[in-house]
Amino acid sequence: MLAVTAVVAVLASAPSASAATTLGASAAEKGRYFGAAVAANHLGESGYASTLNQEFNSVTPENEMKWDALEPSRNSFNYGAADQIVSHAQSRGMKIRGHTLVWHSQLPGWVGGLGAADLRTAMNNHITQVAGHYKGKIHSWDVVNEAFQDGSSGARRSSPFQDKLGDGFIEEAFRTARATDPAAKLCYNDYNTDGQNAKSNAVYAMVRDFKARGVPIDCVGFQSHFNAQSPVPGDYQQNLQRFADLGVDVQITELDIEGSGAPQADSYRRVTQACLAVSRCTGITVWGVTDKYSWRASGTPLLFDGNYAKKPAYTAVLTALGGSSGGGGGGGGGGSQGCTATYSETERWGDRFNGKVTVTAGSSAITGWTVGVTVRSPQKVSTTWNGSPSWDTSGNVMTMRPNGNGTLAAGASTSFGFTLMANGEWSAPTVGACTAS
Ligand code: 9MR
Repeated sequence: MLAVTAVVAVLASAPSASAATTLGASAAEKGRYFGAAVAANHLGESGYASTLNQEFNSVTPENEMKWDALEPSRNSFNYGAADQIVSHAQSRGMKIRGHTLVWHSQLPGWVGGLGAADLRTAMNNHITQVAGHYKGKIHSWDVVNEAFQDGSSGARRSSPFQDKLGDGFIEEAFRTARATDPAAKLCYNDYNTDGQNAKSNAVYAMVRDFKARGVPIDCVGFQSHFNAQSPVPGDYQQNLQRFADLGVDVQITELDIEGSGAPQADSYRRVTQACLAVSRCTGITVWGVTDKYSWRASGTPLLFDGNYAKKPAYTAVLTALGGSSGGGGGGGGGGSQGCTATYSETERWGDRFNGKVTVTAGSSAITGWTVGVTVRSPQKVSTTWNGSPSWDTSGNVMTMRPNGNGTLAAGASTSFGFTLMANGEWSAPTVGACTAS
């Protein structure tokens, strides 16, 4: 039987050691997810969508689930852009982090104008409506975001909720969220809480109190926005661990690290290793797919550059997750029988496009090869050439073998092609690892 990995990179090397070749698949092998913040208005860009679809298995709407986006005027809800992200993710089996129900920022003006009783009603209504709309679809909700001050006070941040409802607004929000969507993990999420400091100590004390009193909290999100002024703290892992020891999951929710090259890659490696070292660290989300759309694009803080090329930071994360970007041919020792499969789109028309997969033998000759191509429903393959296809029952997974003699000398290449009817879905198919024989 042929193994077609669920999520694989465009360039995948075969050999016997079957290291995963994408962030999502390698994190999954470690029992974790690897996500990205996404913006609905970029989903139509093919490089953006194909990078997201190939590499990530979780999404966080970057702005589309914030209060100003969802309920700009009282009790009038706009779910369009957020729903677009949710359906994109759901149709590909990605998890969805909901961000965020109660936050002082991106809060429409009408909320701040309410008196205390009315504000409490509005807050609970917002949670009930939004968490209700997405009930059963959200892996984790950031129920309350950034409720503590920076600096040494450990105090709560001033906001309409804090100022009018007092400290109790946080637990009230969690209780309302639990009652609305009992299956979602409920998180408190903040920044500058990544190492031990006055702010993280204050959050820690709140979580400990919630656990002691049975307030429903399941997870703490560590945003992890780093740069030269705010580097990865030396006690990052210990800090994650002390929260985990309170009986909550920890998640890295908005990771980005300004910089480039090896220093940036080293910081990303440390963060990834820290998560893997904490058993209750259930996943990592980076705050965007590509540097060019980052909220701080000039700091080039992400894993893919503006052309969707993988940066050294990408390789560092993938390697730390136990994955391999392959490509070297061979591997596995001894006979070094391998091949690689590389996808490219060669032509596009109004309703369809052509894909080409180049199969290249590794450092030894091979006598045959097999490559799985998974198309994205509702795409349909209308024709193929230079190969002999077979199909699984879903009709989405095509297994291609040589058409006749499959012999390739060491380092030699051949290719096969196909036409895909897009049916509205223009992202690249997933090309699995090449298996040599
Ligand atoms: O990345 C988001 C950016 O597009 C928005 O303009 C900004 C507005 O406040 O929010 C950014 O995301 C923030 C997140 O929601 C909460 N933590 C800090 C993030 C970066 O500012």
